[in-house]
Amino acid sequence: MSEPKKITLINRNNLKLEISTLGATILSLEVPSKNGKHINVVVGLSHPKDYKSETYLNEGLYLGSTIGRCAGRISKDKVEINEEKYTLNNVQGIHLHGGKEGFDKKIWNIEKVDSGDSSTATLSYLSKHLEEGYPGNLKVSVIYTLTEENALKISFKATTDRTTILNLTNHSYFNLDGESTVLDHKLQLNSNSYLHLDKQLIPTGKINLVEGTRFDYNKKTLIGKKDFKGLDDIFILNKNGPKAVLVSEKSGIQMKVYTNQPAMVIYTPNTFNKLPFKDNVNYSKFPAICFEAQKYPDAINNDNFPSILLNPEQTYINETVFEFSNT
Ligand code: FUC
Repeated sequence: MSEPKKITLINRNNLKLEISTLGATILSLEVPSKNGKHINVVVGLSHPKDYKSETYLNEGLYLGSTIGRCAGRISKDKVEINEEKYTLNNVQGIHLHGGKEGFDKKIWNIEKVDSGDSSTATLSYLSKHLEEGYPGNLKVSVIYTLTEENALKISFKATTDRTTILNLTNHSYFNLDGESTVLDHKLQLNSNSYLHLDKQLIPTGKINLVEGTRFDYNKKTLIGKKDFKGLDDIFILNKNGPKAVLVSEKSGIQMKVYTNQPAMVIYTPNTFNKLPFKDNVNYSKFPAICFEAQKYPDAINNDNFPSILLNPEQTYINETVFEFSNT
């Protein structure tokens, strides 16, 4: 495998993004804070090559990476697409985050980098027919854009030559202080319902209302509220407005998340094991939070979930915006 390359984008307000060609991964995202300091708001490792180390890969964190072809868990080892059965790469019947060597482990091609006013980078990858068991040659690209409004826009596009299934996302872990914990951050989710999960975190098909449960984040809520157990859950997003808001009073940074995707996995890992984190920062309990905008996981096995099929005549478009401001 060729060595990963790093791309850097900066906008006029000094919002700075670093991406690696390995997994089209976000390595860092520096945001100007109210006291003039720049804070790296995503968890990343010191060097692009650190993402290939066994110690890191054993953790299964997918820090900042592109997840595909299908994010999340698929519950059966075989899926039926257009009346044909395909065996997806799986561990004890569960396919996770695109399989053994998902898009996070592939070297992406650099198509275009424009560090002028638009600050854009386009990366592409060709996923061959039956890679990880999925049908169809899939051409996929991701466009990272830093806008003048201090937003990072991530756009995925894909086409296939045979009907396949697709559910892409970016797996960045956010901490608006750039260190320590997100327990003192506030979170708001524009969601009235969530997917019920079994013990293996597979959706059962049941859709539950958040009202009156620990999943109700419609009002801005302290993440470290009493009895917070951590989240690894799938929220169904309401149609209008920002889908999620995250605020740190400490740094004064606020992030709003917009997306055209119908669901969002919110994931707050308990702790991180020792890894070579960028700038040697230290993280404590509940170090970060992921906002994985996507379609409903395991949709291929649940008829009541919106379809994740992609047909040859269609173009898949998935757009998510992370917008930053100071409070
Ligand atoms: C999220 C979670 C998973 C997994 C992974 C690293 O997508 O849903 O449980 O731990 O990230």
